[in-house]
Amino acid sequence: MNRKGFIFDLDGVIVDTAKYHFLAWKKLANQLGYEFTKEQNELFKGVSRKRCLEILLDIGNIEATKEQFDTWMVEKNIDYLEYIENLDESEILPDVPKVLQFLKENNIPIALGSASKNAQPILEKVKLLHYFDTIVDGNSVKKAKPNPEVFLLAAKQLGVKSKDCVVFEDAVAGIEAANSAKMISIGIGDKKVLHEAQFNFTDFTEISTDFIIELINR
Ligand code: B16
Ligand code: MG
Repeated sequence: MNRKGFIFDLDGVIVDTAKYHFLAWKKLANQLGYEFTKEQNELFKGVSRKRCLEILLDIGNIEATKEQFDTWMVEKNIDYLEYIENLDESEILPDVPKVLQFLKENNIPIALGSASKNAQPILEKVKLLHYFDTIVDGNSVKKAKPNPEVFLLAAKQLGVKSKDCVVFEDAVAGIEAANSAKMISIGIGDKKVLHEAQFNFTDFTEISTDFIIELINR
């Protein structure tokens, strides 16, 4: 049995920040004169900020200069940071602390593997930062998910082989990244959407301690 490492995505796995990303993108779309719906926001999950803006501008059929593009990226993030200013522990998704605590008690290394450039302040706000041995986020990688760079770097920083890492993800691009890194992929959310994951759960309330032990002992 090799030493295992557990890697968690942030948005949609630890905390539901997607609704705040939505509000900020919607504000920008409205400002540019068109609507942006919750359904369209689904396309943005797990996707880098830059790629999100490209998709948003495609939806509105807007051609932007490099300068406008960069300004809108900054504006969106300022609005997003305002929306999450008062984020606290009450927004942690069910049973996440229980799983993190169990892993910690068993000395299992834990990493964050997120596309967000705001990951560290978010973990601080919800008071979960102390569980993580390393944070790999949008600031540390060049290639966005589905490229496996974020998870491969997390494995390296944990000192664990890729094949011995377990990844929890809510986005299709994230499951694809975990699978191409040859890690154990666990989909959190809709099984139909995340059908490429090795295991599927709606949320952490469905994940038993026995299952975690089984993953550790694989
Ligand atoms: P930021 P994850 C992702 O988080 C979000 O799902 C995605 O909607 C967002 O665009 C991306 O982070 C970048 O976030 O603008 O804060 O850098 O699911 O990879 O934790
Ligand atoms: Mg996510």
